[in-house]
Amino acid sequence: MFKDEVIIHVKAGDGGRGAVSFRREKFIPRGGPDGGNGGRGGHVVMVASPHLNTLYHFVYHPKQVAPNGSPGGSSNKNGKNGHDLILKVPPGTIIRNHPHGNTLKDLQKIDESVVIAQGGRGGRGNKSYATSTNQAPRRSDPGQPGEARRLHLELKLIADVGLVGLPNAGKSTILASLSAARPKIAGYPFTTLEPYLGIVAGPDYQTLVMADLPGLIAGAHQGTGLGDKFLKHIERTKLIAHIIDFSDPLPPPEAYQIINREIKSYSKILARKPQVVIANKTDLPEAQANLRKYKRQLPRGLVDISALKRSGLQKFVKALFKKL
Ligand SMILES: Nc1nc2c(ncn2[C@@H]2O[C@H](COP(=O)(O)OP(=O)(O)OP(=O)(O)O)[C@@H](O)[C@H]2O)c(=O)[nH]1
Ligand SMILES: [Mg+2]
Repeated sequence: MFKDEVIIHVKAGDGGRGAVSFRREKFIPRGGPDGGNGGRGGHVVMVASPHLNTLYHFVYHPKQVAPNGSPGGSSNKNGKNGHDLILKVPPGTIIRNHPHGNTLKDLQKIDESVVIAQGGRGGRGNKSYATSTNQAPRRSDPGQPGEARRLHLELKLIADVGLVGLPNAGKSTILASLSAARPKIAGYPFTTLEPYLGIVAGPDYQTLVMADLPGLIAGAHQGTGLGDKFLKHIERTKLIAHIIDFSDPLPPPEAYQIINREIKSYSKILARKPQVVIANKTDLPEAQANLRKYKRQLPRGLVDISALKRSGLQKFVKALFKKL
């Protein structure tokens, strides 16, 4: 399951209470204060994990609480710090304060982390209040409360290339042929209901991350079909691979326009992203005919492939690395 927006509640641990205690031993009268300090509460830490690409795991665990620090003890024993609570999120997660909306952190790089709620400091024990004029203090402090926050997490996937096109164009077939990702492939529209990521190998041991997105149709920006809610996942890609089914009765230049109109209605920034345009399904005779008929009406550098027969894929991958 895929989820790219959640609201969660995090609470860091409270600090432990400081102790009030006096040393009591035979032959040592008035042994003096020996109450230790309380331990610090656990922080809540968020870290970008390379193994995740959804926020779905928070749906059933929207409340995340780090453990408290332990209280101080006698004989100068300080309380233990609470363990930090480590929350894994996919790279590309934007952490915002809810409901104010100010961004606290945008975790983009793998293993990047941030302390999102500070654990409370432990309280001082009476030992630490001893002075030359007050050698037997009975004062100790409670721990500070840990920080609590409501957070709005939003995922905008980090990929180099986003596959965009009408439903059934063959986007998932392309990702499956080029990477180890196994998105569902079928001959009906809207097979892909959520984004998939795959790693594509290129020349000289280079790799790129490719995102397969649900198909777009005319009116997607007004919510038709699955709408354009997945287009945010190409906001951070460097490149759009625009996939056209050349065997379709819909003339390829029209398919091309429909998608570009949707991209433009979504955002001007997306409209300016460089595209590599792909003619797919060229193993079929209809596609060959359309290629001859319409090639000139499409941008130069059109790459013709058959994702199913795996032909032209090297050329396609080369074109991607060249543009990147
Ligand atoms: N003949 C032929 N069929 C293809 C080719 N590429 C994909 N197909 C077929 O086209 C159909 C749709 O392929 P998908 O990869 O699921 O298409 P998609 O663009 O991911 O579709 P959505 O997820 O619905 O947007 C499947 O039946 C594929 O087998 C190709 O190069 N040649
Ligand atoms: Mg698909």
